[in-house]
Amino acid sequence: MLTLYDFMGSGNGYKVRLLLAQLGLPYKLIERDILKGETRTPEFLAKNPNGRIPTVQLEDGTHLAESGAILWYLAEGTKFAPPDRLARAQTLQWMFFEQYSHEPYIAVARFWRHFVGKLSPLQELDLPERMNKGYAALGVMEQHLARHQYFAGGRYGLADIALYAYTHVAPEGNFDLDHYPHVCAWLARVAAQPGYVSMDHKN
Ligand SMILES: N[C@@H](CCC(=O)N[C@@H](CS)C(=O)NCC(=O)O)C(=O)O
Repeated sequence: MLTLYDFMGSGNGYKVRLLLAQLGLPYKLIERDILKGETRTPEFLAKNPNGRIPTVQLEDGTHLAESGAILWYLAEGTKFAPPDRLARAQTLQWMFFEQYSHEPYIAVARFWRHFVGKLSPLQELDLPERMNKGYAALGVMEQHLARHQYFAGGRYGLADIALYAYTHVAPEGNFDLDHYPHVCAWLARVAAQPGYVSMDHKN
């Protein structure tokens, strides 16, 4: 059985937990508290030298890190990864967008506000720019969703899972989604998918 090392508050981890639930795959969950540095111990660094969850251990003992890579590994050959060449590339396009233009702003602002609480002077200085860039990412999503129900391949899939994870908790980072009606409608469509589980759901 697959083992998932995770932190329940993590959107990156939630992407994997959501897909595993929707695939109906059993797995063993091992929680690591990132607020206590539990992914920076020698024991954990031997699994993932980058010291981050989500990290999975496959049945043969191999470790795999990075939410996007884990999603792709799990979804290969299922309806969540499109078979068509262009749709696969568009899925990756949105997954790379999430990692470069969305997560570093929306997830980090949320982490600081929701988990850290008292920010350092440097974080205080950095926060307005993170918020601006987070809103820019939401704007890009809003534009796409005004014309499409889902992000790639004309149906719900990996790109939606990757983007949903931190978008649905963006208000915990003080992002106001009221001006993004198409994003809000898409969030509701994702939450209505078969096998959907919420972020705090444990298998
Ligand atoms: N690009 C990675 C990011 C993973 C990541 O940033 N994980 C955070 C939690 S969301 C973490 O483990 N932080 C603990 C640390 O850096 O010590 C992914 O998509 O999986």
